[in-house]
Amino acid sequence: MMKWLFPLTVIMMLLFPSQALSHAHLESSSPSGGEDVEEKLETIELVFDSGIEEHTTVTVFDDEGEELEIAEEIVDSPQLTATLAEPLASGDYTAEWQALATDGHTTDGSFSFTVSSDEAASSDQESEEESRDESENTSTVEESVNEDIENEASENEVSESDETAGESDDENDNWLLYAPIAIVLVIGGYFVLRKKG
Ligand SMILES: [Cu+2]
Repeated sequence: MMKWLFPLTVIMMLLFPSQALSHAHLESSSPSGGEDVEEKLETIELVFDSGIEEHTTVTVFDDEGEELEIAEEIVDSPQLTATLAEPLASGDYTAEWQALATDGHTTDGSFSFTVSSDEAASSDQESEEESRDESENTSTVEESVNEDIENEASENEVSESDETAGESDDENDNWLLYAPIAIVLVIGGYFVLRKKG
């Protein structure tokens, strides 16, 4: 009996490679390990390299080891999506996952990421809005604030024109592709016309 076990295992592995190697390991995640997230973050997505069951779970800790409340975990094999009760504040976090693979084996692992968001950016926007409100009230501050706003506006214009420049670059690339064909057609047409003439 035992002497059949090894060849049988090899045959099974060749026939059903995914089943034979179906412990679930983390294939990718969002945020990924080491990622610095600069946007509002309240969902963590984990994609595993094999099918996972409902018991697959992820826990998020802040840099003081405090566990963050997760409002919802959805297993859509091979993906697990965890939605936090509140968006993460700026800081360092560790996500610890435990996966139950469809073959019944559990695996676990963790990855760390940083949030440097959002909180800072949004409070900047708020203070800008506040200073604009103030400028309506106090005339002495008004001019300098208006200058600031104009500067910001021109910066925005520059960045917008940069974007449009980037878009038109693509169009230029297309044009460059067609240019040799157009030149060949024009030169060819010239010679054809000259022969006829
Ligand atoms: Cu397994």
